[in-house]
Amino acid sequence: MSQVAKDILFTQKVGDPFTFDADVSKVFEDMIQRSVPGYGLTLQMISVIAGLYAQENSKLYDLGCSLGASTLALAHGVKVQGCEIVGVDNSQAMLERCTKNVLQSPVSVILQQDDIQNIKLEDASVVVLNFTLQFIAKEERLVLLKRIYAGMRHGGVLILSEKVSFSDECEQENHIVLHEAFKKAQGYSELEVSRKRQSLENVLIPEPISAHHARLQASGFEQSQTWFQCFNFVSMLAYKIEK
Ligand code: GEK
Repeated sequence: MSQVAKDILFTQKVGDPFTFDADVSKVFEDMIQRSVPGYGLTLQMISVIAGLYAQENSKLYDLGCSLGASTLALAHGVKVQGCEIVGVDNSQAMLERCTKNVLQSPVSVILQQDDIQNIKLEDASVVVLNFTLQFIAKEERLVLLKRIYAGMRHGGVLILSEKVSFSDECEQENHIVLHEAFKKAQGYSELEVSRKRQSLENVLIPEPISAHHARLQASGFEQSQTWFQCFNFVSMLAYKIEK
């Protein structure tokens, strides 16, 4: 990837709802690393999981691929022949940068600028939603997950990473305090943290872990489990089991 530019967007910005525009795309690599505890670990484990579950001559989908970090994680994990990775994002600014980044991929990558709700998935052995479902309207999540399940091969997996909420008020508040302390330890000021929180309101919509597992089951996934949690950031694995 190109040299990492520091995210200082919220030292100046006020008021606007968060969008994945050109300004965000320039600093995104730094932003996500300093904002999402465990992000690096999710990338490492996406490689490990792809190594286990990518099937020969199948497709791997990275939905909301941003700059291609999770796409490259998939590519580096694949151990079988004939795979193709499809990266999808609806932000043109993100995909322009992603196009350059995936040139290093050891596995063939096709990038598609589209809403992940519009795309047709087929023959997928591994699907990644690494912190993307949280940006889809709640009432549209089930339809999307059903389409993902329908486009997957038996024996395939979905990796679903999300910022989550907690139904217990104290637990919710404790996790917010911990997450904001993490961000301050990463060099963000109190003002940057609160401006970003405001701009993500009604844009990033977290749900409880139990709601995610219930929806995965309702979408057809026979099994799901949480494999990672750090504060209010979680990653789950959902299985479309062998017939
Ligand atoms: C990573 N997975 O580095 N259709 C297509 N793309 C979308 C949509 C949509 N409806 N909504 C949001 N996006 C990446 C990180 S970031 C996570 C994913 C974050 C895209 C959006 O443009 C952005 O690039 C990405 O989803 C979410 O592992 O910013 O917290």
